[in-house]
Amino acid sequence: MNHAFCKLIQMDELPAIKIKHPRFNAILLLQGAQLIEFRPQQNQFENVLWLSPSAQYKLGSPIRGGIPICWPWFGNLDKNPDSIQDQVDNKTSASAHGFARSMPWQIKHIQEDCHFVEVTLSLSSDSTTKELWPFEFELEAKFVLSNTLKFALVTSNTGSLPFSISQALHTYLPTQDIKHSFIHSAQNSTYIDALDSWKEKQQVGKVSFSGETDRLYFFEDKEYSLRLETPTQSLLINNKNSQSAVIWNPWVEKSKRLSQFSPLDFQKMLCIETANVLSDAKKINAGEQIEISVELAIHSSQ
Ligand code: TA6
Repeated sequence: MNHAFCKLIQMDELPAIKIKHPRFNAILLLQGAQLIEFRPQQNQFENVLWLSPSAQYKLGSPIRGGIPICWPWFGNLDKNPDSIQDQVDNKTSASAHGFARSMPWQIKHIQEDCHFVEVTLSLSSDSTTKELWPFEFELEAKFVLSNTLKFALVTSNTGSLPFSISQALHTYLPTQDIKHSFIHSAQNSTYIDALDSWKEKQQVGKVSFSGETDRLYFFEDKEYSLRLETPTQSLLINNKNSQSAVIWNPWVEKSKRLSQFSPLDFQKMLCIETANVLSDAKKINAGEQIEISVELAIHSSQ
């Protein structure tokens, strides 16, 4: 790899692109096009993303942290609309959050200059993916890294049949203390509570955390921003072509059932996931493409 700021490294079983740029450092795994570290100078080169201290880098196994890509379905298949469930022949072996995050992606394009680095990885349908999901597609994960992190996932339907997807950019974020962390700008939104029989509820005020939290929020606009306030930082999460977001913290009991996760990790992380889920799932006709994107920008840090 002959680039000024990017080099190919190996993390246990997984190849990755390590980027050392004057404005930031980053690590992007080729498996799942999973960004696991983004360390901007503005954040004293600390990771803006949460990455499990017990992360394992094994072929075919998702890594706990960074921004896993949930595609071509979010969550458990049986919690998706029928239009998505009916596309999968072997439902019982369908992995949670789809298969894109466990597959080897290819480097499609790298562009770098003194202001930013742009990396595009791609995943195209083949005999392996068609066993899991019988459609022709090309996925592109486009990262534009500078003082901010911009990440767009583009789905192209390269076949002759329409297909439907649900998806999420499953962003893990750090906090000094989950009990003093709040998410603003979701007030008055409707959400589905996955921990209370998937009942529909209304968000009153800012989102706070005092127990396991697993909620699917819905917004009127296709562009919306959320602000995460932690004891040491304020982070803007700007979303496009998404009218839903998943907010998750496993708390004590679920933490015991999670891989690559220690019992007290829940105190130092949360997920804010830019999504197209449930009523915001997407149908893509032959020859068409859709894009979902997120930008993370530090608003202020103490
Ligand atoms: O996004 C929230 C969620 O669906 C939780 O229910 C939990 O399962 C989490 O994703 C992590 O899923 P994973 O398969 O990565 O362990």
